[in-house]
Amino acid sequence: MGLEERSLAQTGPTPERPHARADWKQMLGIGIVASILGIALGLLIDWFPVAASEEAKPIDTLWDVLIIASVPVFVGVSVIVMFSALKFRMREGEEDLDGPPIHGNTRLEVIWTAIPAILLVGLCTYAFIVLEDVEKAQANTMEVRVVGEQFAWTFFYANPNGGEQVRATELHLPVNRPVKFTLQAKDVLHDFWVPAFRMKKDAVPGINVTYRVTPNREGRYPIVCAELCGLGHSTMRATAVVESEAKFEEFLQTAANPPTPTPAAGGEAPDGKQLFASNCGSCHTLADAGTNGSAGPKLDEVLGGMDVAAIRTSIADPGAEVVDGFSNIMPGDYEQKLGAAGVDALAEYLSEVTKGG
Ligand code: HEC
Ligand SMILES: [Cu+2]
Repeated sequence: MGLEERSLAQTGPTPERPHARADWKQMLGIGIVASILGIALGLLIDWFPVAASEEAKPIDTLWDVLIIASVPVFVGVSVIVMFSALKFRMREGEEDLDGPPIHGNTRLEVIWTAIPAILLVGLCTYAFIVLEDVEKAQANTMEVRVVGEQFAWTFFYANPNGGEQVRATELHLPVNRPVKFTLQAKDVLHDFWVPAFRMKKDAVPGINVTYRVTPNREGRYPIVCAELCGLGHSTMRATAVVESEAKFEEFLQTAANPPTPTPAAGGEAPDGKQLFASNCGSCHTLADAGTNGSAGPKLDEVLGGMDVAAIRTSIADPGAEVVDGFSNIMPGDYEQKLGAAGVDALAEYLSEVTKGG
């Protein structure tokens, strides 16, 4: 830009600040080194839990590609901002000086529009292909219905002997067999997520939402509700058990023919302490069972002296009378889940062990 042009833009010739120009090659060098370090760090960090499904591999690769593509963008912007602030800052005595007046730079603008556009279209296409790939229907798919409610998951399987669906509170899956989940919600939004499988989707009341995975590694993996669904949201967890085909068949048969837990059937009475530890301890503190949940009242304190019948009502119908200072988040279906005998055993157990308080 010539001197004449410059004096057009201003009233008088303004001398240029001595520090208004900097070596862009130096900036580029810093940017490249910082990008390489950033990418190396991004790839080294172990972001995810162990991968237990076929779908995990392409998804984890997608993640790595996104790191490689986005770290240089972040680093580039940060380096230019910091470099400029450092190099072009005003020094003592430069208060009245100015940089070169520039109108614009068409070539630069074309470049900085084109590069992000190409990057975005490329990454979106790639992500779309991965999504299509992991959602593909496969032969020999098993169907599992997943029902979320405040604050528990229940799983339903086709009954191997015909008849009513088999119900379970632990998700069992045979290894290497594709499974299609149908998600349902009884009350509010929930979100069915097994981090080890990498897939997650919302369960929405009134809608059947589906997704597919093929578990490929035996083991036990946490199931998490990933949609804030109420006060007990953090307790809405379950376990996914990936096991051999034979073990899975065994599980399904047992679940299809549960041993009736009533003393009338000749079996032993259910163990209240055990029932409490596995169903209630996540929300209630009870010294005798060694639990320390805090979403519900501390039962040692509130139950001392209460009779069995009243406790039984609190368990079977928790919404009937809600304890002061707590909201009504306790599940209302324990009678169905544990059987009348299970609730009896719990009430007797609780009345007994809180007598001292
Ligand atoms: C999701 C958390 C949660 C779970 C799981 C849960 N509760 Fe509760 N429970 C609560 C809350 C909150 C209250 C207080 C509000 C109310 O009374 O409904 C409560 C109240 C109670 C009360 C009444 C206390 C009183 O002072 O009247 C009893 C008894 C009780 N629970 C027993 C159980 C038993 C037994 C189980 C397991 C079968 C269980 N709870 C599972 C959250 C839970
Ligand atoms: Cu939930």
